[in-house]
Amino acid sequence: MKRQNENRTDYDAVIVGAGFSGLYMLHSLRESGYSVKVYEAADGVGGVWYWNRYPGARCDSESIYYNYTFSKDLYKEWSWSSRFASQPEILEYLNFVADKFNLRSNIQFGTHVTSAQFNEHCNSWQITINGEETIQSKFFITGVGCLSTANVPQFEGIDQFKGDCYHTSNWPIEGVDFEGKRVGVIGTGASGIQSIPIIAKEAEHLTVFQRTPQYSVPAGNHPYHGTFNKQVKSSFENLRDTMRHSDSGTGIPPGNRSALEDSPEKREEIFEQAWEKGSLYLFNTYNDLMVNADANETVCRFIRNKIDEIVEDTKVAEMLKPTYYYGTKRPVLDTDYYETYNQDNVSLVDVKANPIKKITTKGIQTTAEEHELDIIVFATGYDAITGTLLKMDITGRNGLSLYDKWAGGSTVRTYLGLAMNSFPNMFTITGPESPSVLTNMPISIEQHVEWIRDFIVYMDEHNIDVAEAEDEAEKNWSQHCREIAEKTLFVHTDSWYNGSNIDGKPRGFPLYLGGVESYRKICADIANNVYEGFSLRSFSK
Ligand code: NA7
Repeated sequence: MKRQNENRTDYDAVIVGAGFSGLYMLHSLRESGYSVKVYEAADGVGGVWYWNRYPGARCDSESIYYNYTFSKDLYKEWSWSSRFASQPEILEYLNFVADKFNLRSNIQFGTHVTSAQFNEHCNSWQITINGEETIQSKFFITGVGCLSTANVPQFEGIDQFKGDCYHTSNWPIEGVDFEGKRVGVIGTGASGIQSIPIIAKEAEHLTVFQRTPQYSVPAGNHPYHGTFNKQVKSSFENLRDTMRHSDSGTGIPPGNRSALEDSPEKREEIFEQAWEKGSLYLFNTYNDLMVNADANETVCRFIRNKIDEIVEDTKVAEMLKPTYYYGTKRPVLDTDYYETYNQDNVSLVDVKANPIKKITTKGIQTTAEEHELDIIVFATGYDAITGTLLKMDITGRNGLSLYDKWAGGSTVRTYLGLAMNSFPNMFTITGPESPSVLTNMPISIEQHVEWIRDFIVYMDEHNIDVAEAEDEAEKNWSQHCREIAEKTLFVHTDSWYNGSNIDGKPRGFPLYLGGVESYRKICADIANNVYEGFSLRSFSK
């Protein structure tokens, strides 16, 4: 039987964030009898889905996969309206979850965790909120997401612009009216590619400032009908088990042979079918696309040919053709992205050839010319994976800050992406060096949450006060992650995966590429082996 708050802390666990991670962590721990508090900066639940309200914001995992699977009731009660849910619908879903499990009573909204410090005398965390109030908790758990700190490039003159500026990651709730406006969008990642076709429909003129062209594939979005929803719900257990034991966390089957085994004609046919199916089917056609440059080039050529077919102006088509290895930046799904460049009111500017020099009062000045604008949209992405954790003032044992431990990001090291040496009783849901963004997030989140909950229950049942990842275990895990990554093409491309999208950010590859199933097995084996790699300490008797 668990000991309820024997440490006389305010809570057994404090969780940061009320997105997919924080909500399920709260529910799991509370169901196990713990006292829990969630602090959330926004005024509502949702995490990244609370803030990402830009036009066209949509999930790139299929709806039937992108939800919780811990509750059959929940799965049966909720019905998605289309194959790729829009941001408002996902936000509605997370509100539905919060209501169904009565989660709001344990969440304090509008609250920033400004620092967290491990207190070695009482073996608990001291967590300061909004810079003023300090709370004590035995466990400190972050559910801050991997994409939650905006990257706002510090262009000279950024404050001088007389028009309006927006960042896709922090969009005004009331929306933005583009009607009759000259709009500039900087960035062609998923956020740019989703919003550009919608903005182009409204704006008088849209200028896209592109640094790196992206491979984008039609999502193939369509409404879900009642019969489909019924079928999916009736195969809930199958679907859940498939997702949980797959590499990607989805039900999309991975390729089972090399792209180079097929004749060019056969390959073309396979690629064409996958293109028609949409979603991530193209990415999953062959099993060596991410490890063999020649295999990868076959799919790159296929997409470049599609760009040629779709985009009427040959010069623009050339500018839109990427050269990096397909899939080594996060694959993007779109609705009419390349088609948008056939509109008369849309122009494309190559800011790799002619970089943005500054923002002027009237618009954007590249090294070639000035573009006059009424609105600038920054679709410039995030300081991903480590950014939000590094920004929080977290201090572990012996006064070691997380920032110093990771040397500002150049030596990111964790154990399983879940815990860190010198930071006892702290857990990071989908933290660096876990599968996280390379998988279907809700499935990876559930695996982390359930593993953390089981560990906490185990500690309780065995009178363990402190659990801390061992230095050696952490070193080995980091090395394992690096070794896997180095066998792939991922490490050869500049991307937010490796931090090269942010000026001055040290480059690394803080992700586990071994897939959901093998990661789940590793974590389970560690737990079965009495939490191997953790030092477990008792002080109470
Ligand atoms: P991304 O994918 O990081 O895209 C950001 C885009 O902004 C990308 O095209 C960048 O070019 C561009 N960028 C960033 N900084 C600059 C500067 N200084 N000048 C010009 N262009 C710049 O972020 P998103 O928000 O689109 O998507 C993030 C994830 O959210 C996405 O993968 C989904 O998982 C959901 P670059 O490629 O770095 O040259």
